[in-house]
Amino acid sequence: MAPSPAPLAALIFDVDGTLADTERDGHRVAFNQAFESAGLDWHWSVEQYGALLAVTGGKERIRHFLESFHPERLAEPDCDALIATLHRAKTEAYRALVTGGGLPLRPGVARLLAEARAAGLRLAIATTTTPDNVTVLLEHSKAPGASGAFEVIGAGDVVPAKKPAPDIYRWALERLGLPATACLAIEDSDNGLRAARGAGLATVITANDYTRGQDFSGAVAVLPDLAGTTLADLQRWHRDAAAG
Ligand code: XBP
Ligand code: MG
Repeated sequence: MAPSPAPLAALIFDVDGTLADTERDGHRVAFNQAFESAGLDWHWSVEQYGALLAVTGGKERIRHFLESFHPERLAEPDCDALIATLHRAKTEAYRALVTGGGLPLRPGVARLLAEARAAGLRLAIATTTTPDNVTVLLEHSKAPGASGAFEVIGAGDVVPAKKPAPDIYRWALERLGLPATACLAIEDSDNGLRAARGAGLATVITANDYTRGQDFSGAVAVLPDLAGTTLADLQRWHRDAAAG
């Protein structure tokens, strides 16, 4: 008789595009403000940014943009310093945007966080963005309890390789002290799905305007958002995945 699968013990959430729709009107606008403040005539349109999102990590995304559109800048001795300076300015601009207007959590997220905590599930984050960006987003999300909800926050440069590498999910699992089989990941993108699956996690996708239509093969569910999703749904998907 096969042992019954481990019950769902923790949810591991991605941030950008999953907890909140932060990319188009948050990160993208902050990048453009940083470029303008530096006197650069670079401007990432909604469409161009969607293509640039193929590369995770803001510093890595700027470098990818230079490789594609301004390769001559890469040869300059101060290129690394320029990228670092631009990303610091972008992060400050993002903080100002979020604290100024706040980016709301996506539909259903606040409710599910509360349901999960009431049921005794543990909550973690595995994201490519910086820890500060996570803190400021949660603090200004207008969702009661969101700020202190996450026991483990795996973010940004704490790991050498960003999504789609599995590093950040493995980092979160290690600090939770849980096996992947006891957890469920919630993501928005193909890069995030590959990262979570690479760490052995069953994964639910909540697509958005930038990620709809990507290859979500291997996800246990692909949803438009979490508005109609209950904790019981997440527990069922986790059970079904464990049963194989
Ligand atoms: C999304 C990312 C991040 C953000 C920008 O992270 O790839 O790089 O686009 O934030 P995730 P930074 O979906 O894993 O939450 O500029 O701080 O990287
Ligand atoms: Mg994401």
